[in-house]
Amino acid sequence: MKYPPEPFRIKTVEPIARTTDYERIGIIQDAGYNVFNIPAAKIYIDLLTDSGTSAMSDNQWAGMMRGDESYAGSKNYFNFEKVVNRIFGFKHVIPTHQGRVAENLLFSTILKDTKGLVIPNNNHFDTTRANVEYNGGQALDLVVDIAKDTQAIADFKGNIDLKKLQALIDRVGPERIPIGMLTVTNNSGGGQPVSMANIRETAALLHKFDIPFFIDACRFAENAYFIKMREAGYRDKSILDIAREMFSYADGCTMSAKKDGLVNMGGFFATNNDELAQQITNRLILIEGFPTYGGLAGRDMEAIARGLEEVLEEDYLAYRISQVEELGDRLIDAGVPILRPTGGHAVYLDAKNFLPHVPQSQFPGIALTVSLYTHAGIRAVEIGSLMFAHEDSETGEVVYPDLELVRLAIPRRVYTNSQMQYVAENIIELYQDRENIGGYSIEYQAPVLRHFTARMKPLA
Ligand code: P61
Repeated sequence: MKYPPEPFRIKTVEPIARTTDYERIGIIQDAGYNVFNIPAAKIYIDLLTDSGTSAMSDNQWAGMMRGDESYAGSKNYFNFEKVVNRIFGFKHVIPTHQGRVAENLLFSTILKDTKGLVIPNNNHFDTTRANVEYNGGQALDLVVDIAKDTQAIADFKGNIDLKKLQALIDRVGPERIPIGMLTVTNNSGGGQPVSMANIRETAALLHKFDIPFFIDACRFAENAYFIKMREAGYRDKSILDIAREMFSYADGCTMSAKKDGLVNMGGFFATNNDELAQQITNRLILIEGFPTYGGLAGRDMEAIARGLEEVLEEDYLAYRISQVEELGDRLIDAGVPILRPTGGHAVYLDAKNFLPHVPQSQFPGIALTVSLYTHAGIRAVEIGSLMFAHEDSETGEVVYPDLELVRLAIPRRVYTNSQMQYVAENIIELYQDRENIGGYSIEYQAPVLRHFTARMKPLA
């Protein structure tokens, strides 16, 4: 079967309400044409994020009833540690309440007190970049050039460009690079996977200069599934073995369990480095909690432990990746421009090509996001000029991002395929009516991370 069916049946349902076109026009106006300001109850299909939005299994819910809420040494911590160890293989496992805290602990430790440090990555996600920059470092994106061409088809558009990495080491010197990173899959670059060869070679290059190598592991199982399907020599290996090999090259990882942990909250930091683990544990106690719970309840750690086992199941991953792919294929077949090939957790609409008559200065991604909501009650997120355009500090001119995208992130095990069909059909209808979609201007913006709270207004 090209698109394998769901390997589960539904035991609990959450009703979702449909609003009328008329209501939605009022709602989006009140929201300042920013979908972040819409109450979730007024959304029909919510594709804002795949983070923390998974449906847990009966096994995970049962695990939550086995929560041991002891302050120190909860039995759930030991189970969580055992599972993380089995998959990721790192000696020290430090729970956090979500991914960005793991990032914060890492960067506030390794960047502290030293100026001019640089952190290379394929593409930093925005929280990673923010944590690097807040701690005085420079976050550099060294993804392969082909990633910038939305229509180019390649198996591993998430790879880092090793020549760019070597050039960076030559230019700034290894002593100014405290670690190197890879984000799997590459969220900011379209949910594209990184190959095992690229992980291995990145590690080898960094290690040659004694630079530790860390993985941002949020979507590690989806990445492992792509390796199994696309990279020679991995078809007969289990997802567990592939994941173990991926992490065997690394010195540690940061993880948001809200993605491939299949939970609504949680994360961790893991490493083999004793000294770093000690320093991070000391900071953890200051900001998150005792080392055996981080910012989590015992029941949360149990749900993560069980989620991490479930996410390795091949039937689940085959269904997961193909649900996203099927949505992408429906759109491609109708001529709708999307970033290709379809990524692991989301379909990214190419707003520049969808609305060629709306210049970047008029926010085509916002125009499309607003139209998706008013037309069909679907919430997506703009990953374009509202999120990334900024003024050049020297010339004052606005620098626009290469890509103008609208991300449809698919929550795990949440929506049925007929709901996905509804999404596809409505996007196709919008595409057929694209000439009638106009641009927007900004009415209010905050000085940082303006996309969350901006208020917009239609130009016509
Ligand atoms: C997302 F609009 N991602 O994709 P935390 N690394 C990576 C992530 O994708 C990621 C984190 C670290 C989100 C949530 C999100 O401005 C935004 O558990 C590759 O969310 O702290 C999160 O993990 C951080 C959406 C985050 C945003 C920030 O939708």
